[in-house]
Amino acid sequence: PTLKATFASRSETATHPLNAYLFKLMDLKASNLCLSADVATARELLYFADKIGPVIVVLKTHYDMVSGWDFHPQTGTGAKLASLARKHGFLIFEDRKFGDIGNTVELQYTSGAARIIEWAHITNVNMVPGKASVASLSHAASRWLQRRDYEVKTSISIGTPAISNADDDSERSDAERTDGSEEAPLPDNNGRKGSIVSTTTVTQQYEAVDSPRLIKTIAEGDDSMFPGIEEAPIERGLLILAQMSSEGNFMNKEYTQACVEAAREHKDFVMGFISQETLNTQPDDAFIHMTPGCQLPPQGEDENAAVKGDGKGQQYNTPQKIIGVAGADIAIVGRGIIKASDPEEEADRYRSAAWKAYTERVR
Ligand code: S5P
Repeated sequence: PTLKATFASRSETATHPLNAYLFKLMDLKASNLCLSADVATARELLYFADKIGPVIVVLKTHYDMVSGWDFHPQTGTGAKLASLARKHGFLIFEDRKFGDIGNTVELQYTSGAARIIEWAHITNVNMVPGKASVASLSHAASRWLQRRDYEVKTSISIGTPAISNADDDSERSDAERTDGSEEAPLPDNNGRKGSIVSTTTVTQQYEAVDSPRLIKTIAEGDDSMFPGIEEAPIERGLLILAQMSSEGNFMNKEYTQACVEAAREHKDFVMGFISQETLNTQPDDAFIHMTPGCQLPPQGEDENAAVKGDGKGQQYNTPQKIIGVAGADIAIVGRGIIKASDPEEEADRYRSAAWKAYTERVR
């Protein structure tokens, strides 16, 4: 039912606030391209986010393959990505593929060093353990939102606990310093303020970090590149991994159908699917579909010629096949762009091919 509908009209009828935002963004930027930034270092990740940001609508990350990821909630890699997302107008999608019992995925989503929920607008789930994993992630997201609302209402101050510890240190006389180093000591039982009590306070204060306000602060002074692009809504979204691009995967029709049912049961949290085709079949299905396994033939060759796999199970289709024929909405491209000799130019070639497939589809 959505094959002929324009992204602009789907923005109006979307049930999920992030879909409403994303469809509008796609229309505004004339882009239905997602960059899969599969790189080994945080430096490269931020580089690509900044360089390719203007032509994409979603940046997909695998934070667990990135070395040098800075976990600091206010100045770390997640916060920097969030600031670039606001500057260029794209959403961050952590391709975490959660796949465990409900209680575990909730904790993996909201806590740990990475705190995915703080910086990723979108994440995804591998629903093999059952529908409960979707319900649990949804529950975790609404609890997180409630806590944020509460924090905003009661305006809990963020504070900079680690830095205030450094200040304490600078107030000490040189004689009190044990090693003369400039480094702020980690809180411990020996320091003046470094008691167990202050460690707990540090944790609680980090707990209260309010990412959107933080994003605003970091991005202040950045002129939005695309007039009309507003800040993304604070709501979080989930994509269900309903079909895969890899050879011999075990996601059969029945499994895919169960994913669709789970999505319909959690419309306020599930934005759509990672799939190989559109899965909108009912009149009121309003899901978005993002499709990986996408490459173009080399420049100069027939744009619709078949592309070989990567020899490690990955299979590729062209944007025309994915968007034009299979009816997906966003093409996800990794190595096709990242490994190109000129990634910026190549990204625009992909944007243009995927956009052409879309405009021809809705014509
Ligand atoms: O079915 C899938 C689902 C995903 S999320 N097939 C995939 O390839 N992916 C991801 O898309 C994969 O983890 C990788 O990050 C990206 C494809 O990368 P490329 O270099 O092959 O374009």
